[in-house]
Order: sequence, then structure tokens, then C-alpha cells
Amino acid sequence: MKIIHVPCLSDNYSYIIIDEATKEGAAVDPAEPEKVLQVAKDNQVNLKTVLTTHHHWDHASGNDKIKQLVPGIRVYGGSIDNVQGCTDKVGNGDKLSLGSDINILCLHTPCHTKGHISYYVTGKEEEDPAVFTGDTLFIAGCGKFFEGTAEQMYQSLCVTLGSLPKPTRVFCGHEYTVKNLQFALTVEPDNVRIAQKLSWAQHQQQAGHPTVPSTIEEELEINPFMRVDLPEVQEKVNCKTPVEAIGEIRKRKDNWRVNLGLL
Ligand code: GBP
Ligand code: ZN
Repeated sequence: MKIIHVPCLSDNYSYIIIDEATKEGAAVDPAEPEKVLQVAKDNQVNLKTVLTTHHHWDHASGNDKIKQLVPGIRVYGGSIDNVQGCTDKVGNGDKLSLGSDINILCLHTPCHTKGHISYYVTGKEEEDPAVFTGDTLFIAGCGKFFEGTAEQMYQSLCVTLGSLPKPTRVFCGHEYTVKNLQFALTVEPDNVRIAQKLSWAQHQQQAGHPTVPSTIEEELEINPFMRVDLPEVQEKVNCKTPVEAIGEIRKRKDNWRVNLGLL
């Protein structure tokens, strides 16, 4: 399988997943359909499906347009949210396929939105899997809790996504990595892996390169929201349980830039 980044809007990523044997493709959150279709055309890819992570406009608002431009395309989306143009509602555990070698497992990862779906994608046996996490899991961060609770984000991030194989590549919905790592250092100032990743991410960004993907293994080392099972992380934020800690870290992140403005 091949995965192509398509930067959209100000800091969103759409992706095209390609089954190389058949040249069939799936577009993840094609917020700017013309851009995504041009990349598909340049790579001789026949788009068959849209995988929508959640209903927010910067992810789902291209769906009606892409249906007009690609007759017959199937549009998958979460079972609860009202996703624009959705032709096929999916829920936790649903399985899809693409071309001859790609399998897609739908994972319900609620909290940022109620019906948020992450897509776990496997290709040939020798290839590392990929997961498309929308606005649930970002590199070194997570989405705001717009439609859910700390319990739900703990389940989505630390249980559902945290249980995927360690080498799984993480493709998220926004390029927020530098800011997320700067914040992560306020939670764990002595975490060397975070400092190293920040310096790498700053270089990538300056060179105009994406910082995506990371891996599940790496997230477990640098993402404060995925590290709340560790007693030392709970202690850093004066909490006694993982759920309490994830809620507290989210609250601190929500207020972080506001506080900087006051200094
Ligand atoms: C920044 O720090 O770069 N611009 C600011 C934050 C996802 S997009 C922007 C922001 O709030 N982003 C959202 C988020 O979850 N961020 C995580 C974080 O800051 O740690 N969105 O576009 C957002 O989901 C949206 C669209 C939201 C429709 C609500 C509706 Br309704
Ligand atoms: Zn969102």
C-alpha cells in the first residue's frame, strides 16, 4: 500500500491510500476535493471510497462535491454523527476492503465528536499497518473534548488506539506537532524523547515537510495524553487516576496559549 499526504486548508491533512496492484484508492477526509482528485489523477489512481473521520467541516465538507465529481464513490462515516454525503454508516469493528491487498477496520474513537471513527489499515504482510486518527489522536497530542468526556478519550486513546501494534503508523488530521510537543514539555520537562522530537519537528516544518506519520510506539513515549497510565505522569499533574490525569492535561492544554498571552 502507498499513502500520499494531501495538505488541505490551513493545517489539515487529507490522505490517499492506494492499493498498488489494482490502482484503487481511498481518500481520507478530502476537504478540498479538487486538490485530492488532482493528486489521484497524477498517480493514475481510481478513487473508490471516502473515509470520513468526523463531521467537522474541515474534514467532511468536501464529501458532496467529491460525489458529484466521482460518480459511484462510496462515502463512509461514523454511526452517530451526521456526516455530509455519507452513503454508508460504519461502526466499531466494521471491516472494509480496498483493491486486492488492503483491509480497513473501523474503530469508534469518540470524545472529540460522538461518532468519530479511526480507520486501521493493513496491506501486505510485510508492510507496517497505518491508522488514520482524524482529530482523536494527533502527533504528541489529542483533539479537544467537544462531544465527550475524559473517560471516553482515555478509552479511545489509551485503550482502543493504544492497543494497536507498536509499529502502526499514525496519520492524523492536522499538523499540530510542534505546538503539541512544546506543550508536552510543560508536562514532562525531563522527557528527552519529547525534546528530541521537538527539534526534529521544527526542522521538518522549516523545510516544508510533514511531521506525520509517527508510530503508536513513539506516541506512547512522547504523547502526554497517551502516557497517563504511568504513575509519574499522573504525579506531574497532581492526579491519582489515568482518567483524572487525561482530563487535567486537556484542561491545561486548553488554557495554555491563553496563559502565555498574559505573560
Ligand atoms: C492551534 O492551536 O493551532 N488553531 C489552534 C487550535 C481541531 S480543529 C485549533 C483547534 O481548536 N483545533 C481543534 C483541536 O481539537 N485541537 C487540539 C488542541 O488544540 O490541542 N474544528 O475545526 C476543530 O475540530 C472544528 C470544526 C471544531 C467545527 C468545531 C466545529 Br463545530
Ligand atoms: Zn475536528
